[in-house]
Amino acid sequence: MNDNNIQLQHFILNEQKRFPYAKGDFTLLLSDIILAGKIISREVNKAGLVEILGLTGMENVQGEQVQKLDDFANSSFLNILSKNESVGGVASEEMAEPDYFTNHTKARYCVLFDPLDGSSNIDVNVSIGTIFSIYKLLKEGECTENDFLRKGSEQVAAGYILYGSSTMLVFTTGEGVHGFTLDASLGEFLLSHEDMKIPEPSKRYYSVNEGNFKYWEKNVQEYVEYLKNSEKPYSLRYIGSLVSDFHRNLIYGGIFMYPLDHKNPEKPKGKLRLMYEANPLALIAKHAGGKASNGIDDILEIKPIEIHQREPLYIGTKSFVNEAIAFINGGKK
Ligand code: P6P
Repeated sequence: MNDNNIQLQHFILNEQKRFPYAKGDFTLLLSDIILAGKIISREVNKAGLVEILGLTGMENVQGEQVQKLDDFANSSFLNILSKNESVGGVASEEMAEPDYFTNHTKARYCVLFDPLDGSSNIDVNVSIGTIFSIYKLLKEGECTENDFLRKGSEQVAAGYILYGSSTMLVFTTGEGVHGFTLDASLGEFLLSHEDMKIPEPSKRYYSVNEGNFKYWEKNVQEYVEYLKNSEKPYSLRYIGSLVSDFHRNLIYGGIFMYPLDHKNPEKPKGKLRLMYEANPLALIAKHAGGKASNGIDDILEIKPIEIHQREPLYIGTKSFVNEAIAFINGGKK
């Protein structure tokens, strides 16, 4: 724990020079995201006590059953960000189309988020998380779909809030990756992990759902077999909650992957969403010294075609990701 115990807003204001976008409105935007995180954290932590578990009976745009907490998390973000004049629009995993705040004529940002990723784990008390991604609007005061269809390298900030044994906010604005832990007694996020880096050498962890093995392409199957049979064996760690699996990667190192699979033979695809899962985590990985790829291209350089598009994801320790790319593309060991 960092002994400065700096509160988040002070950290950003003190470090103004390191946060090129941290004009007042950016700091306020981050504060609003944090407020939503605090509200969601409170509900997640008491989900086991009140009738908020279980399903709403509705489906989201992904065709997935929407858990009540998902719905609550999405509404929390919408309610807060729709009142922030610097936000021109938001896109969410839980919404088929973006919400445009056309009355925000001085808006400078748009926000994409997965309000509660891993929500299928809510009922079994496994850590879940919010993932967010912030872009500057192409034209101040105007937010259109083009503002959302941007390469991940254009993000001005990205982060996640992990609702685990403690609630942690991890984010980057391109100036390092910083972790803040919620002190519930103060209701404040305090700096606990300044300038986080994926350790090199990293723990030899690989993180993948091997239950999908038969649906993977041959090169991917051979790559995972290589990891399992390599001289210095890797250990498998898989929680099934992206933010938790990624956070372990950030702290210990390793590679997380969700390969392209042929479960739907007509439409082989990745499961994870580019714009509000892969891109924000890829920006964090990059600024923590790691890397993220879809197996061929750098995740951050993919030009999106649609907001909910999916991509295979290989993310974590740079040398491990580079090895995976080489292996999968024929450069076997
Ligand atoms: P599988 C959770 O539903 C999620 O979107 C991510 O949080 C997680 O990494 C992935 O799906 C797990 O998918 O197919 O292994 O259950």
